[in-house]
Amino acid sequence: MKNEHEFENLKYRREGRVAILTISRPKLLNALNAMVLIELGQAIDMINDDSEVYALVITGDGKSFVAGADINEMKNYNSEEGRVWGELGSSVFNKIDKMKIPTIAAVNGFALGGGCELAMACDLRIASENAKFGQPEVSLGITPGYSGCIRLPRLVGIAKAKELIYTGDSISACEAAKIGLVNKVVPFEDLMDVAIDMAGKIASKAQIAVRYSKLAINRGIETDIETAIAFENQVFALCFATYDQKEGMSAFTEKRSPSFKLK
Ligand code: CO8
Repeated sequence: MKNEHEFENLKYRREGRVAILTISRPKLLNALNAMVLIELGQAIDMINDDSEVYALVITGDGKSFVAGADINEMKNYNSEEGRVWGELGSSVFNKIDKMKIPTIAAVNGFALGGGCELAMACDLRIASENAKFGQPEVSLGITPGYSGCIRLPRLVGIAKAKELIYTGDSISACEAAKIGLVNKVVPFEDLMDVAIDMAGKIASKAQIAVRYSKLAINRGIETDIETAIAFENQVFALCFATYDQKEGMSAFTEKRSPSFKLK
């Protein structure tokens, strides 16, 4: 396992309970080649193992979030190589989707193809005003390959997802916010402060409750409503076995701020 300073294409830092991971291949607008994806998977494993981290912000270095998968690397692939490469990206993005801690994509510029798919693998998306979103794969002769066909319709609805994927059009951050792809749009210079503040706010809450909420939402969206409600009821009940529930409710009745302990 690499430590936080050994990545070639990523920068890693911590601000309190918040981890900040920056994809850093700025000359190629942070395009994802196999090395970036492998390092991203290693970084996620590292963060998953760090019990001090309560939330993760992912961003890009320079004027781009991620301008997609690396077209030079994949242009001569045969079908089997395409399958392996698609699986690599999808498995890393799935690992992000399944992190127990909440994740925020701070989208600072182009989020195209694999970049849009990376942003969608995060729980929340905050975009700077200059950001652009799109799935331009059909212009290159391929389908989205890192779960764009799966996550985009879940976020924006089937009709809008089909429009974006069939036309390959890019949309502005404001339009992305209108269709529900983005939570919030902010000036470029404020992006990281807003994302880190939101992550910090989440990190200040009762973490078992935050993590159970994430599980209940993610499971609930994938299953029938009866099963989903039963699952929510289970995690709700489990909260009453935690210190943080007693502390949160005692603090309310005693009119003081809670001091949560992740237990
Ligand atoms: N791959 C490789 N290189 C890239 C990529 C990319 N996706 N995007 C940008 N670059 C490179 C450019 O080639 C250029 O390199 P150089 O300086 O050596 O010529 C450098 O980055 C800077 O880019 P531009 O000069 O083009 O910058 P502009 O500001 O003029 O344009 C754009 C920015 C609009 C983002 C433009 O670069 C662009 O259209 N990039 C490609 C966007 C794209 O099509 N992305 C989707 C790729 S496919 C994908 O992501 C599929 C994911 C699933 C794959 C599954 C595999 C099996």
